[in-house]
Amino acid sequence: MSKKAIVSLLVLSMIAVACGGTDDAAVEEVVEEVAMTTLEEVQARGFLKCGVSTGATGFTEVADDGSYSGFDVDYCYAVAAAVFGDYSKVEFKQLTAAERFTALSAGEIDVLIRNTTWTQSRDTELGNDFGPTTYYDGQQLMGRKSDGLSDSSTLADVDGLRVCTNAGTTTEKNITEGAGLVGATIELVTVEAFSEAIDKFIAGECDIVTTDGSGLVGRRAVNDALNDWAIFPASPISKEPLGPTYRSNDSQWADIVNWTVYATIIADEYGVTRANIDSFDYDAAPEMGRLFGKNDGELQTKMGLSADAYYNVVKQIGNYDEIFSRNLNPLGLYREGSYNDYWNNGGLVYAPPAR
Ligand SMILES: N[C@@H](CCC(=O)N[C@@H](CS)C(=O)NCC(=O)O)C(=O)O
Repeated sequence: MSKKAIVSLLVLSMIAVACGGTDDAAVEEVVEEVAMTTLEEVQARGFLKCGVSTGATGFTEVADDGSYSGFDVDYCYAVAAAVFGDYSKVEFKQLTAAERFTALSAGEIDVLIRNTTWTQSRDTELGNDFGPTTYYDGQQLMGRKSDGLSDSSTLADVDGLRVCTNAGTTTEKNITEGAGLVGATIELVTVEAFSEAIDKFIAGECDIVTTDGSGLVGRRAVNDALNDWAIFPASPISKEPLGPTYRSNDSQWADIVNWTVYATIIADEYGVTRANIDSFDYDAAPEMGRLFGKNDGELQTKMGLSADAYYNVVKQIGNYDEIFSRNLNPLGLYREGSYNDYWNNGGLVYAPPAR
């Protein structure tokens, strides 16, 4: 919850004395509590608190020196760059899937950017709102080729197998429902952090691990197991639109986070990158100029940010394609031919106009 700012108001109240008709002026001090907006709270604190995962290859990684990197981490940095003009003004809080929504509603974080799927129940019952999808994913399963599984295996092939995943996820619900629908009986083992599920899989305590496809591809890549671990079915068993999540009914903050994502997408539409951002011809592209505070008609100050807030995002973190390629291409995840390609190239990545 937002912290409260104590605001003292001096109220001059004229108290009429009933019989004497004498006017007695009394000064009353009324102490009112006015909630700070999320933006004010973040600005007053001096840094953003961003909820990320406990470890998801390519999305949230922590190096030995304690530094953070990844696709989700970069969007945390991007929001900090928008608010402060300095991407480094962010404190990361690692959260398991089961912890994440409680942490958000308790105000332990300002925004959650953690492989989080936008669902109806999370949107309604759990008091969240969702920003633009930054990664269109879908749930898949991973098993060993030495166990007879292959990239063309189906959900029915997991009949009788032990399936591991982490608790508090769409994953556990989808696999339970999906296996039931195809008549497969599974032994579902849920753990707190997904890394434990991978450890059990490696130790042979699970036959299958399941989560978002990107998570499986990432784990397979870092375990150098491309030749042994099969990911299936080819067509995922669910839709997992992943993106930033914030508390419900927080419109200004929602706008700030949403337009941070849109700015990275629009910059890429215009071919504005970290490298050419200062040599780009903004007069020839007024929309880009408005969004970066270079031309007349900028709207960032109306959102409580500086006019160059989104210039700072792209200058410091890059456009959508730079963020995607830098973090996910090394794992073998590419945009081309996927839902993460542009809308005008057959994908779903799209931003509303900046005007
Ligand atoms: N997208 C799903 C699954 C999220 C999830 O927990 N994914 C795993 C695999 S990528 C993860 O982030 N693990 C890291 C952790 O357990 O902290 C959801 O929102 O429920």
